[in-house]
Amino acid sequence: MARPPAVASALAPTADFENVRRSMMRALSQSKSRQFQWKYARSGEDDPARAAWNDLGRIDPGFQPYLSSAGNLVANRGFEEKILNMGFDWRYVVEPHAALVLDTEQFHTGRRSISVTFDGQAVVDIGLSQFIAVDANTRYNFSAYVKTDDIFAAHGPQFVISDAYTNTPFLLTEELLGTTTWRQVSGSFETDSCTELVSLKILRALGAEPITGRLWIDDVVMVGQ
Ligand SMILES: [Ca+2]
Repeated sequence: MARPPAVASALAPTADFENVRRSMMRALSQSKSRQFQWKYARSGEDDPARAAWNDLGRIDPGFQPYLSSAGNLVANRGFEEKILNMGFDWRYVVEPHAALVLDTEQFHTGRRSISVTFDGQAVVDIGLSQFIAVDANTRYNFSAYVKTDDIFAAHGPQFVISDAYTNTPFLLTEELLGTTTWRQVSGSFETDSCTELVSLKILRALGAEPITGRLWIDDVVMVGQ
């Protein structure tokens, strides 16, 4: 039985990708602040970050799954592509008590999902996130497919969508606990008059007690109404 590749080992940027990444980082470093960097991240070609991101799609058609569309704002929605850990793709940080792997044996569609295994310690943030550019005063639908295996905790992990600048939460989906086959969780939310960018994370309540078990995630979708 093949061992699922660790997320970190799935990183294999091409030379072209490296060139654009450097261009993107240079453009961002010339901006005055993080807020400035993301202020234009949603607006298209006038924005250095989004322009550099879209350039990746022009260089390599294989980058298309990382670009948002009207039908889905989430990049790499089904974890079929390498995790770039930057820009508008999934990002991750290593949380030693919530081991992330790309799983080629359990998936909802395609060939892979991402899974997290909790080892019994108190984990609040599993370390997986994505920035998503949005419009103000707009309603969005969110959904994802999940599978759980013996998740035992006082509070289960939830998808949390928040304003990326203020961390004001817009949506918390149901807590994921117990053992279930693949099923869809969903919710909707409305941005406020200043919202430009949201973050999607998988979190537990602050101060949550220890957690054990395993969670799989696939086919993450966010679309404006
Ligand atoms: Ca998939």
